[in-house]
Amino acid sequence: MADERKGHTNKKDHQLDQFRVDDKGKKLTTNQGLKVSEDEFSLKAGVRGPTLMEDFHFREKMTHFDHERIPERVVHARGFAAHGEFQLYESMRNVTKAKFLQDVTIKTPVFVRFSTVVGSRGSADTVRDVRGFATKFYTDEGNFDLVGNNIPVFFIQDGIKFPDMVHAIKPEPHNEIPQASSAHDTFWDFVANNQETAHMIMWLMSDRAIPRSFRMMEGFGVHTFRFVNEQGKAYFVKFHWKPTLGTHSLIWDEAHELAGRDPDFHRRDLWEAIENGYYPEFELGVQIINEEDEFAFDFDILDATKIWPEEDVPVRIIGKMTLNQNVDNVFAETEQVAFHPGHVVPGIDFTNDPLLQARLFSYTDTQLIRLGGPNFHEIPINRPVCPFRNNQRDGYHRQTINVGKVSYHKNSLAGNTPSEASVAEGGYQHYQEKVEGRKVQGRSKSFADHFSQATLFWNSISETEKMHIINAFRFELGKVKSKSVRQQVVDMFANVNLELAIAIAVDIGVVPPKSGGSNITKASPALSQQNTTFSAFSRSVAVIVTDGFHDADVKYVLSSLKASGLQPEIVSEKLGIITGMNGTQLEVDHANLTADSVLFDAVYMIRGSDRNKKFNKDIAYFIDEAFSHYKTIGATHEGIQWFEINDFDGKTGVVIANNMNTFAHEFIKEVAVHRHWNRQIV
Ligand code: HDD
Repeated sequence: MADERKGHTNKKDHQLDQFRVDDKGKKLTTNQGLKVSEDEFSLKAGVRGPTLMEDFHFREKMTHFDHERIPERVVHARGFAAHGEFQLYESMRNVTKAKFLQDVTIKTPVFVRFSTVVGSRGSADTVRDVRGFATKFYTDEGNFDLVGNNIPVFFIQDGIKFPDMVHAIKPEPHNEIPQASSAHDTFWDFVANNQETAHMIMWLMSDRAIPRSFRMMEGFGVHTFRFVNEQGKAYFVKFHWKPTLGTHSLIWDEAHELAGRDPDFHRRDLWEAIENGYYPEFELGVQIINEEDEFAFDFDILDATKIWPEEDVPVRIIGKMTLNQNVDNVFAETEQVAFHPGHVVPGIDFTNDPLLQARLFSYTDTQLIRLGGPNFHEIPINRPVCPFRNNQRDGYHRQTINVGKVSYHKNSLAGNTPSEASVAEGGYQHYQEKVEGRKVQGRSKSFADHFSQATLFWNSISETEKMHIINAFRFELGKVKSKSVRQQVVDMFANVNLELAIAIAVDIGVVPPKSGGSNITKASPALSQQNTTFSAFSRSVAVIVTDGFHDADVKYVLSSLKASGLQPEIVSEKLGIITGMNGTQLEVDHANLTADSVLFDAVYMIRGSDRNKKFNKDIAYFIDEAFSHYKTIGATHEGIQWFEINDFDGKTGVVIANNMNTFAHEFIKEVAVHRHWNRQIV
């Protein structure tokens, strides 16, 4: 089915195809295969009488329904996923023996699940939160899971604190408020009393926590992993995903409004981009540190609250992942996929990062409760594309029928098979790191500096990004009822930057700190979103137009936008057809009632009907709001008069068609800018 269905296929797609079921045009049966003749009325003793236990179809249907739900993930419950492929640009053979990172001709199937962390499955997409970015590579040597986030550091240094951190950020237990938000007392109490959170909080309060799209987020493996090459030499490595569209964000007001107008904004964006052929692309980057240089930095490279500044350790771009196929069934694929940072292949290994070590336990454990037993690797989305075999048997929901009587090792009855593979045959061998020490419960002194990189982040970003961080702190702490917690947090962040702490303090009713500050002056320009890639490709444009438009000009602009990869969508008074002066007909995509500027990246205003006062008023709001969200707005024809009257003329990011031949080009150039921050918004 795969080939004709989507037009592109790979090993994983072929495998999944064996499990895809299409019931269209078929007869209804029970789960036992019995054809069902009545699905509307249960079996009763008389048409007005009681339902009979004997009705096996009713019982089966109802029982299955009653058991449809499984526990949602304890974190990252709300997610959305897609299939794709990864291809290498250059062989990494000198540093890793992982085959999929050696052969540039291999296309490795991938499955990527993006998620928010805190909210439940039914929460909104655009909340302020970390985004999960988990990738399963189905390699010929087994599955490799890169279970990362869109922020390169983490809240805590040791996994034993993970349950505490999650309890603090989740809705408060006595009233389950607030949903999908960190703006409450327990979270900020945790922050102030666990100061290793400082760096992560700077990122969480930044624009990174409100991405414009899953397609426009960076991804990070966060931990330091190991590469091991064929000679057994090891390297420290950090993984990065870089979106080819650049890293872009919503603004807070927009994120808020979207949570109501379209809580599915991010999943819809991903789904539609793939359906429409705007395949999201992410380049894989690696930062590599030689083993000999483990202690060459002023931070501990095993500390997950630290980045390796890109200017010090360059990110080498080694390949690209393209997401080109939506799932067929969200439950079967997105919900049942089981990621695990411990799923590695030869050539990729772990380090002693205490956060990573804890994760190696937690992920299998959580799948056991979530997916109901130890055979979750047999669920189609989780199956490797290479053969898998061992002496593990039985358990809930076992699918394979293992023939023969031998299920132990060593044996003679089956010639001691399945047998172990030597390293030369591809058997996994743990890196033989020398370890010695006393058994202790403690933190290495090299993990003690919680503030320098938080300041580095602050130093690296633009004034606009800084203002957003200040406002995010003001919002979050403004929701904290405990004045003591608010004061503790402000005092804590005085260690990052004194002006930042003072700016927060003045708005949230606590005493501005008098001392503090940091002597860190270093900056890492790569951390600022101002230095990302800017592109108009795949940006959505609301085209506001009613009957009587200028046919040739409008057709020309729309086709120019499409030719440059933008997505114009017609917004008008009502759904149906609108007709130009010379009879051109356009299908309306959105009636104004269901459209809003927050759903689009830019607005192109052609004509406001002067017949419909309500529409005129709504459109005025639409454009005002787009303007206040720093978006590009353009006008031709009657739209121009509108702009003149409403005083938009001459403002930055406002494109008025003085010349129809150049309008589309100028407009597209401005759309690529995404936000015109230097616009004065009062
Ligand atoms: Fe985790 C899910 C990412 C630390 C325990 N985590 C989960 C997911 C992502 C991450 C993306 C969702 C995967 C999916 O889509 O199914 N987690 C991270 C990152 C971390 C991190 C980047 C720090 C670098 N996590 C972390 C720690 C622990 C966990 C320290 C526990 C010791 N994470 C879990 C979990 C989850 C999970 C409870 C919930 C659902 C699941 O695993 O499958 O086991």
